[in-house]
Parts: sequence; structure tokens; C-alpha cells
Amino acid sequence: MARGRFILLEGCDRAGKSTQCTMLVDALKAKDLSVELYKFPDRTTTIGQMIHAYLTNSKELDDRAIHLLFSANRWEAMQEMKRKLSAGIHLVVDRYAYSGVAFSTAKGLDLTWCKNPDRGLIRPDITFFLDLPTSEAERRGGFGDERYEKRELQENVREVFLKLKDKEWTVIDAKKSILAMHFEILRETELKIRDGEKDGRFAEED
Ligand code: NYM
Ligand code: MG
Repeated sequence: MARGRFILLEGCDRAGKSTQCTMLVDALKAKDLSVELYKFPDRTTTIGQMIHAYLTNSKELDDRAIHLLFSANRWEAMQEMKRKLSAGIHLVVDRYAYSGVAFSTAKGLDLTWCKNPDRGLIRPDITFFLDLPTSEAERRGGFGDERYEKRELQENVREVFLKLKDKEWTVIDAKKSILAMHFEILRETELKIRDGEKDGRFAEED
């Protein structure tokens, strides 16, 4: 059996990642594929609850400590994600290590220091970056409720994302309509799933 594909959606706040993740999962299910949704931070775990307390401003934490908690929140999901991929289940993932590096670097931490704790995590097979100018994100509403949802920081985050972007990323213009974005993401994902059926390899970072 071919292993499942790891499909990642990244981007700044309000770019439409969660909407697109749900639509992608539903579309793949409608094609009879086995697929599950993961979201980081996963606020349901003990570590995730600490992250939630920090994001909602009910707890203060050192910048490096919260960075490590975000990373640990991914590590605690790794065995289960690996098992699911090996069982042929596709995973649609809402944020991952790129968000970890982009937000912490935007706050002023060193880029290499930020990347290190995530080394060795399962590597996504396809990364979509939903790109939205900050001024547009601000207009969408809901901006400003949580820590990090501030214009200046979001601008820095977007810059770091654009610096992290490599040729394997697919950039999606998040100013487009929800449906136009959906069809673009679905088409690329289906192509990736088709190649996965040919090779079945387990891509892992060093
Ligand atoms: N965030 C998310 C980080 O700062 N580091 C990380 O590793 C991850 C996964 O958490 N503003 C930030 C980005 C968001 C915030 O995410 C909460 P969401 O997707 O809004 O629940
Ligand atoms: Mg958010």
C-alpha cells in the first residue's frame, strides 16, 4: 500500500487556512480517500493547554520557552502521524514547523536557533503557502483577539515566511475567492497523491 501524503497549509493569521483545510479534507473524503485533519498548535494536549494560555494572554512565558512548547506539541504527535501515513491515511495539516520558525523569528529570535528543535520532524510532501497582504488580513475581522494578531508582527511573520519559502512550496494567492483557492489546492494535492502511488517512500528530514 502507498503511504499517505502529508499535505501542509501555512500562512499568516486570517489567510483562510482552516477553511481550506476543511474543504480539502471533505473533497478528498468525497473521492473515497482516507484522510485526517491535524492542526497545530493542538490545544487539546497538556502542552497545548499551556500554549493556549499563552496565546490568550492568561500566562506569560519566555520567548524561547514558548517556542520550545510549540515544537514539543508537534513532537508529541509524531508517532501517531507516522503510523497513520504508513497505514495509507493522508494528513491535511493546518500550520506546522514553518509557523513555529516564522513567528518566533519575527519576535526577534535567531533563525537557526528557531529551526533546531524541529529538526527530524516528518517532512511534508506538499506545502501550500496562503499568501495575504497584512492590510487585507486586518480587514477580515477577528484580527486582534490573540497574542501575535498585531499588524506589525504579522508583517514581520510574512517576511520570514517568504524567506523560508523554497521551490517546493506552492504559493496560493489568498486574495482569491474561497472556491478558486480550493480548486487550486485540490488539483495540486491530487497530483501529489498520484505520484505517491508510484513511489510510496517515507520522506523524513535529517
Ligand atoms: N504559532 C503557531 C506559533 O507561534 N508557533 C507555532 O509553532 C505554531 C504552530 O500560534 N498566531 C502561532 C500562530 C498563530 C497562533 O495558531 C495560533 P492558530 O492557527 O490561529 O490556532
Ligand atoms: Mg489564529
